Parts: sequence; C-alpha cells; structure tokens
Amino acid sequence: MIKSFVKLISKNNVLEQIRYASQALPQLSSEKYNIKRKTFGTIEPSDVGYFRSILGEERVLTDESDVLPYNIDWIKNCRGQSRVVLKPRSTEEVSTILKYCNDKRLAVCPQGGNTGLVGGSVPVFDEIVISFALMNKIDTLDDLSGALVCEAGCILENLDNYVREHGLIMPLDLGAKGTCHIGGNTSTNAGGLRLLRYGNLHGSVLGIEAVKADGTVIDCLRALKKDNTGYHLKHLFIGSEGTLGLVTKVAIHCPVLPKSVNLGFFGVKNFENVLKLYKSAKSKLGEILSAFEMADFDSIDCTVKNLKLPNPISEYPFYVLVETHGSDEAHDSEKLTRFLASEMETGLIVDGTVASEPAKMQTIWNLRESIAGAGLAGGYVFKYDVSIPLKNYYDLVPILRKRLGDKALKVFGYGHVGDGNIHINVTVPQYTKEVSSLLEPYIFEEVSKVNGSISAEHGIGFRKPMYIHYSKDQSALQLMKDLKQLMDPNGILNPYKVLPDAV
Ligand code: FAD
Ligand code: 2HG
Ligand code: ZN
Repeated sequence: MIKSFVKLISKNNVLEQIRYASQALPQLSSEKYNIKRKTFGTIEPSDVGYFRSILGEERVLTDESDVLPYNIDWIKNCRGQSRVVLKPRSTEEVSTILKYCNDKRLAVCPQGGNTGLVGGSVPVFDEIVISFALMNKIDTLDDLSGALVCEAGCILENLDNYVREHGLIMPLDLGAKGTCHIGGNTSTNAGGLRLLRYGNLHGSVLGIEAVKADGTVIDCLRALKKDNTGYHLKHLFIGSEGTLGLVTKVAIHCPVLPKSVNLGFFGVKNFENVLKLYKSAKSKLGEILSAFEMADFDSIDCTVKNLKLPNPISEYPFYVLVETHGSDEAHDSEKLTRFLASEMETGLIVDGTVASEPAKMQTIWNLRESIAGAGLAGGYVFKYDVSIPLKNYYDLVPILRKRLGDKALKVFGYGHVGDGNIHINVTVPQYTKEVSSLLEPYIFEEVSKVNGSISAEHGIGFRKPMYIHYSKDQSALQLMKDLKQLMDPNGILNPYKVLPDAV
C-alpha cells in the first residue's frame, strides 16, 4: 500500500503531492454511505485465469498494493473494494472482457485518469476496474478540418501538445489535464476553463466508438461536422459516466491555435462588480473573449497559503481572470489593456495585471487551476459543483458560512462565471456526518429553488444519484432508466452510479 503511494508522490506535481500527503485511507464508500451490494457474480480464480489468458499476466492486476490506487478517488472521499484491475489495449479486448463479464454478471467500473470529483470512477464494492490507461494511441489528425481521432485513454494534455504541433488546440482545458483521459472527459461531458468560447463536448465530439455491456461494439466514429443520419447516438455516451457503454475511441474537433493569447487578473471589490465586469467583458472584448473565471478571497488565500503559490496582485474580496484568444497580437493586447484601464476608471476593477508572456500567464493559470486541490491540505473537502442563474450565483457562499459557523474551516466559491457554474468548497479537518447533513440536501434544495442544476460539469457519479431528482423530472428519470435497461439489462456497467435506485 505504502509502496504505491510513494510511487505517486514522487511525481513532480503539486496537486498529486497534496493528494497523497496524508497516508490515511478513506473509509469504505459502502460503509460511509450505507450501500448494499447488488446481486452480481463474485470474481473467482477461474475468472482471473480467463482475463490472464486474454491480457497476459501484466495487464491483470490483483496484488492489493497495485489495486489500491484504483479504489480511491482523487479527493480521497470514496474507497471501493475491487480486487482486480484489467488494462485492455484495444477495443476488441474491451469487447471480449465485457461479453465475459455480462455472461457471468460480473460488475465493472470503467476508469480513465481517476480525476473525477463525484466518486464515479472508483468501485463501490468488488466491481472489476477496467482501466483505459494503455489505450492511448492517436489514430489520425486532419489539420484542415481539425478532426482528431484517438483512443479513449489518451491524456488530455498529451493530445493538446500533439495538436499544437499541427496548429490546433483541444477544445477543452481543465486543471486535471495532465492526468485525465479524453475518454473520461467525454464520459463526464467535462466543461472546464474555456467552455464559454469553445462550447461543450456535445458540440465538439464528432464521433464515438463505444462497447455495450454485452460486448457489442457501437461504431459511431464519424469525423464529420455534419451527419444527420438518424438518431445522434454518440450523445448517449457523452456524459453518461460509463453507465451505458465504455468509450473506446473519440473523434473530436480541434479549434485553430490562437495566434495571440492574453490574460488579465483583476481584483474586484464585491460580487456585484464581478457580474458588471462580465457584462462589460462580453461587450468590450466580444469575439476574442475565451475565459471569464472568478475566485473569492478565501479560494485564492487558501491556494496561496497551502500550496505556496504566488498571487501576482494584492489581496481583494474577489478575483477575476479574463483570457482572450485571437489572431492579432497588437490588436488583442491593446483591447485587453484598454478594458483594464477603462474598468479601473469606472471602479469595477480595483487593481490588475495583464500578461501575454507564456511564463507569466502560466503562473496566473496555475493559481486558478490549483484551487481544486488547495483545500485538501486542510483535511477534508466537501465539493459542490452547481449551475445557478448569474444573479444568484454567489448567494450560497455567505449563506453556508453562516449555516456552518465554526463547524467549517472555510467555505469558498469560485468557478466559471461565463457558464453560470460555481464550485463551492467547504473545508473541514475531517469528514463528519454532522457537517454532511447540514450541507446535503440543503444545497440541492436551494439550487432547485432557483432552477439551477445540482451538477454543472462534474456529473452525478456515486455521490449524487439520490439528489438527481432536484434537477431532473420524473419523466426524464424514467426514460434514463429505460435506456439503461435497454443498453445494459444486467446493470453491470458502473453500478451504484448516476441512476437512483427508485425512480
Ligand atoms: P475518471 O475520473 O477516471 O472517470 C470519470 C467518470 O467517467 C467515471 O464515472 C468513469 O467510470 C467514467 N469513465 C472514464 N473513462 C471512461 C471510458 N473510457 N468509458 C466509459 N466511462 C468512462 N471537470 C470539469 O468538468 N471541469 C473542470 O474544470 C475540472 N477541473 C478539475 C480540476 C482538477 C484539479 C480535478 C482533480 C478535477 C477536475 N475536473 C473538472 C473533474 C475531472 O477531471 C473530469 O470529470 C474529467 O473529465 C474526468 O476524466 P478522467 O479521465 O479522470 O475520468
Ligand atoms: C475547477 O473548475 C474544477 O477548478 C474543480 O471543476 C472544482 O474542485 C472543485 O471544486
Ligand atoms: Zn470547474
């Protein structure tokens, strides 16, 4: 066990270091959340023998210390009890594994980079983990249309580095890019930092190859922008978190690498001004605006202190990060600098800095992207990822501070203002049922009252099926259940996730 953690700590990655700083194992998910095992088959030595006959010794992990990291999620909230990890290298192998598991009623948990934040990527009981880590080949890139076709296990950052050499970028970017897989991104319909500009994966993903529970390979891997031939089946796999099929290949549209990139980091005195600034940025920066992110004082303070990262400006109640992607450096940087100057005059921006040098921009982005891991240093973090109408966007943060009082170390809010998506993090020394019950279902009730969504971009996973009804109507839930029944009649794909037990 220790061996695996040490191996991971040695990675030169500040977020990974924080994540594994504590050797304490999280409580078993089944105990913590009082879940009963469903009547699936139990893995026998003969099953392991079968998997070894297809994959060989090395791609079937059974040693406890090798399997452990696959049982624990990124925020160390969930812990499953899997005893087997399979590492297929091809769609055919995935298909053979699933056919066998379906025949024997063995449940499986697909896993990409295991950066998911809702416990969807790790087993709950003894589900077999199917890791996509070795399915990491790039098939084709058409640098004229921008269509990239690759296997599900390709790491997002590796893909971005690859397409950049061909004058393109990946249409999504997130703090977990160095670890998450494109198959995981697709399965969660990940949003990220530039959704405002490049849209979500239902728009960018051109095609998908997936394997159904019974092993049937569904080939929807077209790399066309337009294809209106019947039902748009690829969408079933985008955001279904491994419950309808396992994504093996993805065709995705990559936008052109912007010739000019500029970044502003601003101090703002209150949230009302953050919203006014957003309105102004849309109007004054128009077509070049690529990101509009906000973080409150505690988000940045916690990140600066816990991760020892520099804050390029002084301390303010709110911070706003504005990025532009354009094609004319002189024009774009002048536009952003003018925006800063004029909004300093109006008082919407109190202080700020604008950068176009890659190193300085990286320092600012690093600060923003590290907020997700910063709270973990304090012990335990309750994370909520909700969509709220902009006028109510920040309301819950002060309400929760009051509600929790000294039961929380910090309550902070940050997120993708451009998408109406706020991340609320509540840090505590350790998980307690008392704090949990003050937060849930309270937050979801409040979100539902303003017609928000209880999951903006992270998904439902293991943590939220019991709350999905706050954002999904009964009729929609029934259709989800019908689709699940059709595509996975034995329920072996990622059980205990997404769908509530009773609809
Ligand atoms: P995993 O965590 O391994 O899996 C996620 C889900 O997808 C699970 O249900 C799993 O079973 C399923 N799955 C994985 N691969 C497959 C497959 N091939 N076929 C079928 N199902 C599969 N998310 C955002 O949306 N926006 C952000 O800005 C963002 N920032 C983050 C920053 C940090 C520091 C961290 C740790 C996480 C962040 N996330 C963000 C959450 C997470 O990175 C995304 O949900 C990501 O898309 C998960 O990809 P993954 O490969 O790690 O998938
Ligand atoms: C982000 O935007 C991620 O940084 C993570 O979606 C959010 O951890 C979180 O709360
Ligand atoms: Zn986010």
